[in-house]
Amino acid sequence: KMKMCNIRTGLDKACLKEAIIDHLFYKQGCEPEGASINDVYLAVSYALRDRLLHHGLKTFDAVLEDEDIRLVSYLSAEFLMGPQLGANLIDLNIFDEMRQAVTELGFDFKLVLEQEEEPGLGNGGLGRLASCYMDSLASLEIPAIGYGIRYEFGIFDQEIKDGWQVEITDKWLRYGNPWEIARPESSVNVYFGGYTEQYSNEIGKVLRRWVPSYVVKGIPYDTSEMGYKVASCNFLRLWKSEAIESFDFSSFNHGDYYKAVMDKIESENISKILYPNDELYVGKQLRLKQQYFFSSCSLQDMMRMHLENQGKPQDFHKKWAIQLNDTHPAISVAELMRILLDECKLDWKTAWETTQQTFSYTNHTLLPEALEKWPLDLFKALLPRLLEIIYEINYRFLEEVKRRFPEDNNILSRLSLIEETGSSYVRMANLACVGSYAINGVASLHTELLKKNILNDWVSMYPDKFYNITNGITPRRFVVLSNPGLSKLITKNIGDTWPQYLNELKKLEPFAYDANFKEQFRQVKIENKRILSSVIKDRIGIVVNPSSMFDVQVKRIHEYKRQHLNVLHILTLYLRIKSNPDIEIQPRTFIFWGKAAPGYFMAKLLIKLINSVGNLVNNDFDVRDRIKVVFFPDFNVKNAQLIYPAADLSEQISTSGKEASGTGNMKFALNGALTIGTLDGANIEIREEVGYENFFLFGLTASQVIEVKQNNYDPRFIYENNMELNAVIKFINSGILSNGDRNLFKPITDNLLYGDPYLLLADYPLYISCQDIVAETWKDKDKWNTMAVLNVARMGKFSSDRSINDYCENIWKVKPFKLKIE
Ligand code: DL6
Repeated sequence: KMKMCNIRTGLDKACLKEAIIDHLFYKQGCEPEGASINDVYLAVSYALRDRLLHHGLKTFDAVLEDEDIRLVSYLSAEFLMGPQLGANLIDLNIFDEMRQAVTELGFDFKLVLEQEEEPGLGNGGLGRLASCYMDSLASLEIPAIGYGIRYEFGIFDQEIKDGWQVEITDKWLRYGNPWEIARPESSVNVYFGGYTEQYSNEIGKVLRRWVPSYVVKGIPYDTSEMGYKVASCNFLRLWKSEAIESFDFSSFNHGDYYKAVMDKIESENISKILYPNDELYVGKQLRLKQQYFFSSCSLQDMMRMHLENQGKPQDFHKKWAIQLNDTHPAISVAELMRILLDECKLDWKTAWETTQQTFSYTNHTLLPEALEKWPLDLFKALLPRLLEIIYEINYRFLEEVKRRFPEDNNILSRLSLIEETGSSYVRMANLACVGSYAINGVASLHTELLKKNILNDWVSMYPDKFYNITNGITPRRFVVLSNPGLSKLITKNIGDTWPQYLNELKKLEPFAYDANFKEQFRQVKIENKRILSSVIKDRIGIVVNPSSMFDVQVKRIHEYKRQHLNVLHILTLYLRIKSNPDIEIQPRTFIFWGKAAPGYFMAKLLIKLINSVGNLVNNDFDVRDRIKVVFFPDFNVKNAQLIYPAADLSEQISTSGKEASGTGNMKFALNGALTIGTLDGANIEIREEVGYENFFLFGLTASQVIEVKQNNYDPRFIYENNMELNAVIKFINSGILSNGDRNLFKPITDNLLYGDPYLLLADYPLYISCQDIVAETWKDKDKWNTMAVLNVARMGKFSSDRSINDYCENIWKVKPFKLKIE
């Protein structure tokens, strides 16, 4: 008897084939014979989306109606999702079925996967963390919605021309996005500008209201967020801005066609582009608009759902636990107050209690210059009603502070939501702190330093609000999908439940001493390195040796992350070779990958330096291919998935006390790379887990960094007394790297010699000796592999499932909802 095939939900190969053919015909308007690779990618994705929708709609019908369920709402200006197709196939557990279906239809499955243009809606760690958390929320069956902005242009694409970074617009939507569904019927209006006024309601009560000067429409686009091997499915709702009407007819009728069109363009600009980070947060009117736009859209959306399901406004916090991912959505605190006061007509006390029980806030940075603050005038012009509410929150809060610390005027000005230092600003971190019931850092050291430094006064005020939740990464995307060789090897030996329960990797420990296993582990790594080598050859024409050590630093380019310390090491090796060409050097391929913020001069110059060093070293006869330097353009999630599985050594060398956590460090170690790193961010916890003997530690600690700086740190003294360092710095300025131009890299060397804010020179001798130990260890491949296997076996703590479980238990107080689908 023939089995019936459900073309929308069936998961076996035959159903998938039918579904693809159907979508090719009815969505793409072609037969398989005439289909382009993009047609096939879209048809396969639509077929998969059908299956996800089936899960998603059932989940939300159930959870919204059940009044006992508290949903998580993850508010984030960035979600760095990465390609969706592969990850969704892994989650639905039909990767092999789909590969066969596509192959039997005559298409190359690998090309189909590669066809996807990823949504680069984030800058780096913070946005990628948000996406790992969405994956874990779904996999742990915690009902949740991620809310953000549907940027038309995500993070710029990077090209390298003559060694310099060139930014190219990221047109990720140009061939269509099959994963999203627009829901214009759920649009909301967002106010801007104008003024506020007093009025009396029907019973004579005096109230305030906002009379805006313009209104923008937010349209939600939903993307399903499937969990791994579970029935329930969450979603990500991203807002696009549009003009309230296609044309402003009043202007049009008066003949002001230009103004009508300009208004439309201005409204649509709000969700046009993702701001590249690492620039100072002042004066960017459009960025403030973006933040308010998505915060307001999201809160209005949640309130609508809550009220539609007979919830009371004052019980909003019982239905929604809202996580503020950094301060980008912190304006939500004032916006929820506005909604509760002005629209739901609650009194101040009730509204404030509700608000304070709704929000929790994650801080992601220790760099004071990255703390957001908005010029008061700008804020007032754009959001007058919100400013009024912030003043009132501040007034009441400072009264409380005065009662607690009657003698201390300074604490008052430090805790105030308004900064008055010549110019006046609204401090977003302070707004987030006062409006949230929980505040967390993202690694133990980070939380400790937050409490000791930038948020110290808040600890005095609210000691019980503070938590640490160390970041995590999803093993589904970063091992199962991107490192199939390692996944299969692990599963063969310890079973297939480790992607859900990552602590089970502990069972691999005994294999660290098993010659047979280690040989297979080595084979997997070398195969991954071969794949990466061929991509490097194809894309940038550099031939690298897969059996050399792949020494990798991939992350945003930033002085505190110290890519230049890595360069100092490369040049040290180079000069050792030049003075003794027969010196024994373990072959190494140095790989850099990362974007610099377009306005960050030093970071861009660092890219030029890396490329110049590469040019020299890769073509020097004396080097004889023992060292190679590769700068791979355009770091994104797709490329990242290639690199973590292929690394031998992971460079985590930031100045201690500067990196909040890092998550790349986790992705490398989980894929069997050893780390060379400082005691910074999550490195500390990684080292504790994998064992001190399996981690190459160097450098000053965070407290030593402060001490050194306080004791008249003199980088020139180190420069003058360390011969190798001295030679390297002189070499950089010799002109050899820069066609005779001795000044090109002077901003970098001057910065090191006269100030050295990130203490590269202080850490240089320690880094070099540690790198020498790395090279010695590499010689003993057996030992290296034992250490690498132990790294994998002991990384269970860093699953984002553990982080999300911590949030659920300690902060959100939410439980899983187990959906059953026949
Ligand atoms: O928490 C995610 C990620 C950390 O791993 C990085 O250490 C940290 O630098 C990054 N922070 C930011 C700050 N942006 N802002 N605001 O991206 O967060």
